[in-house]
Amino acid sequence: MSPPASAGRTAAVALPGRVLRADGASALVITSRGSLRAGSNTSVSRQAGLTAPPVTGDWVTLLHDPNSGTNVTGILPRQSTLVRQGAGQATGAHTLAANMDFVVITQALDRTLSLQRITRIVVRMLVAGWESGATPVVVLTKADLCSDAEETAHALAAECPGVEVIVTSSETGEGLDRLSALACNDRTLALLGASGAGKSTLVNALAGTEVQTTGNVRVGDAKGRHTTTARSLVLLPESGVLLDTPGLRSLGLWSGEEGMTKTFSDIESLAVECRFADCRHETEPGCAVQAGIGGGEISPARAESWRKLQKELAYQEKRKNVRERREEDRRFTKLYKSIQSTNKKKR
Ligand SMILES: Nc1nc2c(ncn2[C@@H]2O[C@H](COP(=O)(O)OP(=O)(O)O)[C@@H](O)[C@H]2O)c(=O)[nH]1
Ligand SMILES: [Mg+2]
Ligand SMILES: [Zn+2]
Repeated sequence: MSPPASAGRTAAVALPGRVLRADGASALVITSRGSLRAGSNTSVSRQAGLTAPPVTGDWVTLLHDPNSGTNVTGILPRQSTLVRQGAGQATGAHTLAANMDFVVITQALDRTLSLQRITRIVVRMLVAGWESGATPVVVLTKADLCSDAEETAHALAAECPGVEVIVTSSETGEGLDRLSALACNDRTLALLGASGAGKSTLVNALAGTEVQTTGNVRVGDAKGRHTTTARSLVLLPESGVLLDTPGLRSLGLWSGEEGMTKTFSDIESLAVECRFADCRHETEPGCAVQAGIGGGEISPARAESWRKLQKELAYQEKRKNVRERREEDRRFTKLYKSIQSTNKKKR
């Protein structure tokens, strides 16, 4: 409902839009009226029932009032959500992006990493990718700096059953058409990967212009600098939306049940056949996973990743429970105190 327009005043209108970038207090939202900066931590937002700020990729409703400004009034249900465990002191869930169709896992081929190492890095991101509700895709970048890119891709594809592995070079243009094809029908692709993997360069190559600043990799350790500082949506000229993310130093998994099942379906279906229900799949007799490794069906690197990630997620669950209990205690103490003070006033 719009308030009636009185003389000389323009009425406030409700607008749908998509968040290009969010910084907690406000969000840059693309709408039919262009990009608007909208408050998301304002009294207008709170009165509308907004309890948390939107994230990049969110579809939102705005109240656009030419007199009092633009505010986010609602967030539409998310189709997919990329969540990681907060880094450093912030141990809660940290939502990186929403509503992507594909999570593009980028890994550079310029460093001489063993297949085992690449597998370990990629598999962790695969769990997060599947867990998000989107479809993960692996992109091996900087093929121009690697003499056996195709072989590596082939070997890695065997380690990631059911996942498309694409080799690209932003230098020669190799493989970029396969990425553009994923972006057809205005699909959203979120780029995930370490700093220096070539994400922003890919965004620029696909956009055809310099929309993201890229960084020179430091000579010596081939580690990238964090040149992309905010997650932002980039609309491609033909079709599709890209979401560039700053390289994550670590991708702490927040949850992963669904992601683990999708990433390791072959191992998990073997594991139910182990003789002992609490098999750790190490040296137990009658372990179907070890038998799978011995028979060459399962690669040792993947089995190791699976075990490690399982342990990590179990630990994470425990921490979450402790956290929840603490929050409950805090709520109870608060409630108890408020009842006490009400009683005192009554007396
Ligand atoms: N040779 C080569 N260099 C690349 C390629 N893609 C990116 N780079 C370089 O790698 C460095 C890091 O790229 P950037 O896009 O900033 O990585 P990001 O941190 O993942 O966004 C930059 O110096 C790029 O020029 C590629 O396909 N080939
Ligand atoms: Mg970048
Ligand atoms: Zn077992």
